[in-house]
Amino acid sequence: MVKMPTMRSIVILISGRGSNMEAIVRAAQTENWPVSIAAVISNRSDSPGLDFARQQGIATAVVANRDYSSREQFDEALRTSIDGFSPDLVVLAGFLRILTTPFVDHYAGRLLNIHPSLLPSFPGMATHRQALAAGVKLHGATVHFVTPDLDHGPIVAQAAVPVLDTDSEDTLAARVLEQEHRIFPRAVRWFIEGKLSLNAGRVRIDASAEQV
Ligand code: NHR
Ligand code: GAR
Repeated sequence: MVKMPTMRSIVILISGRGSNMEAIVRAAQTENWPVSIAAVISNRSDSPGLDFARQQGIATAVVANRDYSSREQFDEALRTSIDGFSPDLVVLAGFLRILTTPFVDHYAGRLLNIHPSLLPSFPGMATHRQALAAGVKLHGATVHFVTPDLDHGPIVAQAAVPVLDTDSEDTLAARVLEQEHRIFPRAVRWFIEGKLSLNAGRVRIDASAEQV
């Protein structure tokens, strides 16, 4: 008898371009992950990433933060939208709204983010500008579980890139983005295959997980 892997489902949250979302969707297709991308949800109706998702036949939704008068109300609406798809995993892929503690706690251990720096350096926004201003020689990207403490959740995977004397924010961002597209799909795949979990605040990666 052939043992079929358990099908998992993912909801991906975006705010803009959606290239990390696209990298995950394409990796899931190419590598035949036992996964359904249940929905792509944006907090902005004009996110270019929504067009890609629609072209792929993926369900999309918009929960616009502008339509809500408080973060609590926005997060409640977002949570209702997400839970309508009953995902096993929720992925923040360039999602630009800080999430309230009740929201984060609801998805504890099944909420992943990609952040464009080597955390704990440069949390928050404009990470490439921060890296150039600090004069670091190495920069990069981090996949982490999301906790209420912004950009401080347990680290799952990182990749480093050199910072060159000639770099602008744009050239540095492009070099980091290449790495994001490599490590984020790997980490999501680990989770889908049951090889990645969070236990009492500690990241566990199965020894059989292929390296990033
Ligand atoms: N929420 C919590 N509670 N914890 C984290 O670790 C989170 C989070 C929400 C988003 C992604 C994060 C990143 O990768 C993320 C991690 C947005 C901001 C921000 O300042 C900061 C960090 C991240 C995402 N957002 C502004 C806000 O007021 C809005 C900025 C904008 O719209 O351009 O929400 O860096
Ligand atoms: C990515 O570089 C992501 O790491 C970053 O925004 C970009 C989104 O690109 N996230 C943040 O800066 C969060 N503060 P994408 O929409 O093409 O994936």
